[in-house]
Amino acid sequence: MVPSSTDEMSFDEKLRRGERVEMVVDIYETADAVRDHDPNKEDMNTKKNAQTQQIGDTEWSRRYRLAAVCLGLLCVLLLAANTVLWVKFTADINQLQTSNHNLTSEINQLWTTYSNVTVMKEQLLGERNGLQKELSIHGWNYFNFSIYYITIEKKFWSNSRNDCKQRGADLVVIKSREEQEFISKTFSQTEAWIGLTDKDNEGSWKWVDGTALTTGFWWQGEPNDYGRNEDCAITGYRIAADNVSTWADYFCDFPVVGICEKMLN
Ligand SMILES: [Ca+2]
Ligand SMILES: [Ca+2]
Repeated sequence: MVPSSTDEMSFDEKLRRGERVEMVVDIYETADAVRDHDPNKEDMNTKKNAQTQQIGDTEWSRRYRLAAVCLGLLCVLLLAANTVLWVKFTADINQLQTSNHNLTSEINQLWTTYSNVTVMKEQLLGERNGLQKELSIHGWNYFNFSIYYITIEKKFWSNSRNDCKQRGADLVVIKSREEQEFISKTFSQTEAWIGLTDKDNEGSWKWVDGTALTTGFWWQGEPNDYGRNEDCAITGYRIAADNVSTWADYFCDFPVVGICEKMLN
């Protein structure tokens, strides 16, 4: 198909228009180049860039200062925490040293007291041994806050009791197995009056201090009130299997030595 003249003209016109468009573009580009090389505009752009950079620098500077301030505050807090911990540690150490000093003082005081008590104990033991020796010389024997004496002359029960009273004592009152063992060991198998009788009420044994008999060490078959006239008790009648002397009731008007007891408390 052959193009028409209108189409040919249009084609040429298009070419010319294209050229004009290119020229216009060149003109505008030239104008832009000229405008872009405007010293005033460049200066403004430079200032604008400088301002932008300055704004950026100011922002970074502010952030750096903020970080520095935070770091400084953190350092201050750490320093304060260390100071508080050091003060508390020092106070605890001082308190511990004070407590240790007080404890040491108390221990020393206790040792001093213990030493004094030990010295006093030794002195008392020495005095007790000296007193026992002195008592033994005069025929007395010590046991559990009492001293004991055995009379020499054999007498009736009531007369032996009077002998004891003249020595500031009375016939012995035996209230425990330990005391009976002491009597047995000290005075052996000697038959001797003790402070026990039923002469006021037959069968109702009472001690000279008025108390009733609770623990007896009678030999087997005793008391038997032989002849219905045995109302006074002796010790050292027989030796039992446990090597402790036993009791029996005797006729009160029978000559026997007596064991005296004087309580010290
Ligand atoms: Ca009797
Ligand atoms: Ca008898």
